[in-house]
Amino acid sequence: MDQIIVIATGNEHKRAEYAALLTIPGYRIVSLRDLGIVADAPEDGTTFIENALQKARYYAQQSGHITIADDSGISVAALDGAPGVYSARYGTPDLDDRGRRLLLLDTVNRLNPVDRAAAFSCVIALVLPGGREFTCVGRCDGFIAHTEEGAGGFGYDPIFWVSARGCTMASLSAEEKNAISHRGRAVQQLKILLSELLG
Ligand code: ITT
Repeated sequence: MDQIIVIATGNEHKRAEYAALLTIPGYRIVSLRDLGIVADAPEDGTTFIENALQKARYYAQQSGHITIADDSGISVAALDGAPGVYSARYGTPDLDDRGRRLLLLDTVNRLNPVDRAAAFSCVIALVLPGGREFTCVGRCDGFIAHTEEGAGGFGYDPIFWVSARGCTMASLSAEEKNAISHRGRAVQQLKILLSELLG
């Protein structure tokens, strides 16, 4: 019977990206929802690594299986890296994904026009049932676009300009995004790590 690897995220868009990115022979990738786990992990670190580890440790203990968790976000250099680890909580609590990205767009539009450099970051934490821990990091550099564009992706994708492609992240197909994204890059490292650890 296949062993289980848990993708520990409450974000359905992230889960779908992992489902496309991660296939490991002999292992079944399951979500928290598949396991009926509804509890919320603590997430009060100040770095992507701390938060990813907090989430992976918590859900590894809840599930008893190999667990991976992802902490990710967008950082604008001219805003001293904000929103960064606070990307999911940027602005006031009533904002949804679109409200947060319009707030970031408006904030950047008020800066000097040269100050649009930004990067997506993703840290994946892997925790094994025995307690061994690993992290993988992925980054994707770009700019904050001048307006929202594109219907794909999620979160800040419609305002993230991918220079190499001449369009926003949300204008790429899911396959194109996964090939260049922060998460796609972190998963490339994770696959190498898992093949070493699991054989
Ligand atoms: P989990 O903690 O349950 O995984 P979350 O959505 O709260 O879900 P994070 O704390 O890591 O996840 O917050 C990441 C936020 O950064 C997310 O809400 C998005 O707004 C943004 N983000 C992360 N990856 C992104 C991507 O690939 N494209 C666009 N925005 C992204």
